[in-house]
Amino acid sequence: MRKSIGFLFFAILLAHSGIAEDGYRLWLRYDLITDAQQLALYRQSLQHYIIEGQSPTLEVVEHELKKALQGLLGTSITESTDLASKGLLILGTPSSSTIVKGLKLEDKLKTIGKEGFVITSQGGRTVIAANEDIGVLYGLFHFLRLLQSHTAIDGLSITNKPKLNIRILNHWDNLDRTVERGYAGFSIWDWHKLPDYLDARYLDYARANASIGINGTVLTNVNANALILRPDYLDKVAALADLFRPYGIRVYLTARFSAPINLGGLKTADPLDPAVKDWWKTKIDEIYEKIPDFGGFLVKANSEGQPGPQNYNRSHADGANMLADALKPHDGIVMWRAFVYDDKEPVDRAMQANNEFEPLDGTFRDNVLIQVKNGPIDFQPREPFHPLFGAMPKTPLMMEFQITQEYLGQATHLVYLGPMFEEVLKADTYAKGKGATVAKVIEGKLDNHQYSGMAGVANIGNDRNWTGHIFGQANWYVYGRLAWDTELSSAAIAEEWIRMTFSNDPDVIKPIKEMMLSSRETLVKYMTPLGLHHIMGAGHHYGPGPWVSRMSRADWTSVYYHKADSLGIGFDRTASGSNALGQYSPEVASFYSDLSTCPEAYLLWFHHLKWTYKMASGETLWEKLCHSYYEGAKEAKAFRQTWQKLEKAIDADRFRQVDMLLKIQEKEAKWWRDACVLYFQSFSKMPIPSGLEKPTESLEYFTNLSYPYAPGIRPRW
Ligand code: GCW
Repeated sequence: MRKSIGFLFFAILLAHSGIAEDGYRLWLRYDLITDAQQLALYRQSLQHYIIEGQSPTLEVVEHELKKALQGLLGTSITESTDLASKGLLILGTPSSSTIVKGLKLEDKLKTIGKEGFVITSQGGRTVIAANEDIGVLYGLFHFLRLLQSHTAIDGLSITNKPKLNIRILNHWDNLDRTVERGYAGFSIWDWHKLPDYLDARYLDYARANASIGINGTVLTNVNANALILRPDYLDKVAALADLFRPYGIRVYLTARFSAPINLGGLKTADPLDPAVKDWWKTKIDEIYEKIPDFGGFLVKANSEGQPGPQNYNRSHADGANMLADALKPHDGIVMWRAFVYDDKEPVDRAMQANNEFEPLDGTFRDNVLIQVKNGPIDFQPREPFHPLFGAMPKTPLMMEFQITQEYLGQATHLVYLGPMFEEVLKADTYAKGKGATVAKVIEGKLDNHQYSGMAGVANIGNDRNWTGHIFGQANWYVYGRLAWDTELSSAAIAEEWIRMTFSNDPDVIKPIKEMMLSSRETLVKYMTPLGLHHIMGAGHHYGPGPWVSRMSRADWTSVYYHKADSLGIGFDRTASGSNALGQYSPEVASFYSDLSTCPEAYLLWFHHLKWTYKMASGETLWEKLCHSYYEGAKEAKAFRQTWQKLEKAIDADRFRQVDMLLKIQEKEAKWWRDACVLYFQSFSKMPIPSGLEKPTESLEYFTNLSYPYAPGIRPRW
């Protein structure tokens, strides 16, 4: 006890001494490079810089370059006009810099579009060039990543451009500063003090996003509040848009479909009503008066009670197209969410989005993207890819990933999401034969769409470390890096992040990387093994709740999904059940419906099997289920042991933060294990396999736990 108080005092002292390592600096720490040899080489190569031309973005480039090199090299790189200068770094575009123009990089530049960059280094001269200033900024951050990772910078020849043109964060932030499914404090948007008070954090937010290529942000919750469209709020939004513009970040808002009623006083929000069309057109023109490069709207309509066109017997296309027509003259887009389901429908919830949207393929305007969650239910620890990917060839579909860990341990569990994102992106839809991966669908390559995109539901709040858990930063980071390049490996990205955030020491990188790369499977094992899903606590989704059976709608319960009974467990989505598999390509459907090919990780997502079903290992399904839960809890416990071995290598403040959270994760993994094993045992009536410690609490104890104030719950308005 005394030790922990001493530590706390030390941490507070550090915080006040201004050298607090509280995680605020994210991956942009720029601490002095510790490898003396590497440092000497970098200092030699980076003594002078030339940036010709003037623009807000080039000012950002110059500021970031000087800040980074002052920190990393401990020397200040000086501006030069002399091409013969030693250790010269040249940054610019052919239109802003005669020097860059003179370098004759056209053959490379013509391949990289507006946001790409070229980096070359030869004989002590390095060039970071692009077609537009923002490409120079993206190139600089890429270059700085090399320095932060102690990578050699001589002989570089890099040509790089993003695979998606919309790379965006979705903030489920409310105007009262609560964050729906947010676990990192309150919203960073201080609406009450905007537009005149500009928190320094806004610029650090822009820097962090630009450093990973994110070029858009939706500031408000998809359970939208029309008030954001009121003129005084639009002035607040414009102030943020002005700050973000030099960093290449466009601002978008969520549009509450009933805003013509809530804000405009109209009697209807029918998208075909002329007065409604007119209201939106006027509103949108007003927005562009204040924010000339406003990105457009994200819309959640006729989903979970949100208003939408179906309230007026109109289709999703009628609603989306009305908004798209008003945005089109301004080069704005509509991102219309396909997260729709309704318990009045007897059909399997996993099938309802395809049933509603497939018939609309080809009926949306070309500036409408349909935003589709990675899986057909709801951001579960593991889901098969959403069957809409590959099923709407005439419509640009964009990915919606959840960075905030609503169903993956919220902000107290270390779970690196990169492997999950990668698993989805690499999944083969067989939409046009083999190789039609989800990544290719969202890149628009299969069907030549102009727009392509990815959205990530942000895990950002006003906690000092931005994401509640230091390792939550890695999920923001990996999301951005995969949105820039869907083919990157989540393992390589994890190593990048570790080097920039913690250390370039191989003895530190290795254990942290192994822990990160295994963490998602570990969580799946202690929460929802073998394809189980949606068995969390009701409402707040905190902790286990496989027993949840009484909710306002069946598809919000847990029993709807696991369907455990005395014979077995699982959801039959084959032809003999809901036939959700029928919505996938035949190759995919047969792969999952055939028990000899269906991966055990998806077994209970697609099949209802007897407790005595023989697994590949020879165990019964019941034994495998128990072993999975116990392995997961054991692995979570081992995370803390791994971390504690690193105490000498990590600064005390961040070490303590993570150590305390790993202690919570260890306890909560055991909680999930014991509650779920005891609950499912009440059906199987089979013994917990020998050698496994028995739960110390009863099932009744677990079912009586309640957490009315668990964080992130949606506001009751
Ligand atoms: O996962 C569910 C969340 C809701 C969220 C909804 C959605 C914003 O529990 O909080 O609402 O998804 O994606 O719209």
